[in-house]
Amino acid sequence: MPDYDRSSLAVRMCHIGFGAFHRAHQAVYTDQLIGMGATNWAYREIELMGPTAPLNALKSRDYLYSVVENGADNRKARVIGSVIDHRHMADCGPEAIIEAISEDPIEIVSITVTEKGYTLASDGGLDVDNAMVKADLADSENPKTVIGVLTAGLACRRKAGKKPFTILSCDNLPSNGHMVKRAVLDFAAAIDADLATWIEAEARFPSTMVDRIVPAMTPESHSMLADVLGYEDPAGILCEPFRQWVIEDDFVSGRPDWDKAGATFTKDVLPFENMKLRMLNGSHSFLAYLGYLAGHETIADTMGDPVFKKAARDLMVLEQAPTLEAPGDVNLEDYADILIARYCNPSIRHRTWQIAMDGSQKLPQRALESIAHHLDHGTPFPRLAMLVAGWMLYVSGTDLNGQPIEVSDPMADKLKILANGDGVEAIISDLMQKTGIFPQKLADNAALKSSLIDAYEAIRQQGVKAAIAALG
Ligand code: NAI
Ligand code: CS2
Repeated sequence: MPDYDRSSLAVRMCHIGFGAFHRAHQAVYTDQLIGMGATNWAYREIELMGPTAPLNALKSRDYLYSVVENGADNRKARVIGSVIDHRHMADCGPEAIIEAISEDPIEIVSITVTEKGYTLASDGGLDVDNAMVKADLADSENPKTVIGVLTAGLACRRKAGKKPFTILSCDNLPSNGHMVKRAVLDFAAAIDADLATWIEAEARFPSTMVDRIVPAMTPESHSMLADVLGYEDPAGILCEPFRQWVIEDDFVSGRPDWDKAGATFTKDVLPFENMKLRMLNGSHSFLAYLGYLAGHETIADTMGDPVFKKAARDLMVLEQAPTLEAPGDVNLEDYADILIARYCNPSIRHRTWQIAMDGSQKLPQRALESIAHHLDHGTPFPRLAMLVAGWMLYVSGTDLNGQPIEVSDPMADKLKILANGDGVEAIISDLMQKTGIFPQKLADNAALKSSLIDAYEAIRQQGVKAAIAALG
């Protein structure tokens, strides 16, 4: 049990997206801080989708759940006490959700809702063609989307003559604060121009870099958890020991001193975000698509093959690091070595299939921005090309042995049609030009197209491993 008195905790923060990551990251930092007596701010969890039973079951357990940190050769378990309330859209409807995030004591609404939860168009603004966004714009007092709910919450605060709450994005998007701000402002401008002006002037959307490898729980990891704890914990999480949180220090009115629990407050998060998104997430996607196609189930399994291990480090050091401005005193080669060690942790079973999800939302920040850098500088990028070609093969829905792949992506249907087009050249041109994933400058780039054709053909003709090994 937490070794602190939970009766003094107050709901001062709402968090949208009670997924695996939030449970093992922001909630853990906050729990540690409460344990130190450094805050009494606690979370009200908000779910806008999915089943209601898990959060209702958690309520019956007083919102307590465990996080087990599994190192390569050590293990630590902790019961987390920083969650004390929840609301689920399906239980209470939009009005109660809006009230829950906008009531007076709430200072921060944080979010981990996956990249697609931001409902962004390829130009970075709100995707007004998205059916759910359209529905929310037509009935903005009963929103269902994250952006609609946040905007309605801010509108309530303005109507009540109060200050806004801070919106704290904790998803893997570059400049995630700016992204959510732009989407909220687009939404507000479409329903009430004065509201947009007020939000722009008064609200704050700090960006963050978030890091901890937290795989989705499986029956296997639940039973491992039960072995460690001695009881079943349906909301429990198994994750790696490493964690990092770099936060832009720009809040409307106060925040917990998360730095006392190991987070970093800074003025400029972007160098940290870019480093993490390109070195970690970029190499993760490389290992996910190519590892999956090579028949590997997890990242650790894929790293067990020296060809993949070397290629992942080479991708980081030779093709991602040169595109980055290293933050502070970080040495990017050391950073790469730490990532390689984290990926090799045998007690973390992070499925390649999980990381391969939602590639349409991930490729730009993980690979395409770096490719643009190399094209501008005339430098080679064979591993980034291999990553993108691996994705192109993966989204076809059939692996190299003719077995079906269950592709999970909001654009899966369209990607499948294009990736099964007539001939390699058509497939690659169409995926570059007809998906909106590639910025126009890249979509029209002949050198990129030819690198992708080479990588795609190499994988198909030689097999994934030989094609990667041939890169040296
Ligand atoms: P998860 O699948 O366990 O949880 C996803 C959460 O997002 C759920 O609460 C779900 O209801 C909500 N959600 C999904 N789509 C939504 C939508 N359209 N509207 C509203 N809510 C939506 O995933 P997990 O592991 O919690 O990861 C979530 C995000 O956290 C990732 O996409 C990433 O951006 C970030 N993250 C995850 C890490 C990890 O290792 N799991 C590490 C670093 C960041
Ligand atoms: C992964 C990330 O699922 C994915 O796309 O690359 O969730 C990764 O595990 C985290 O960003 C690590 O912090």
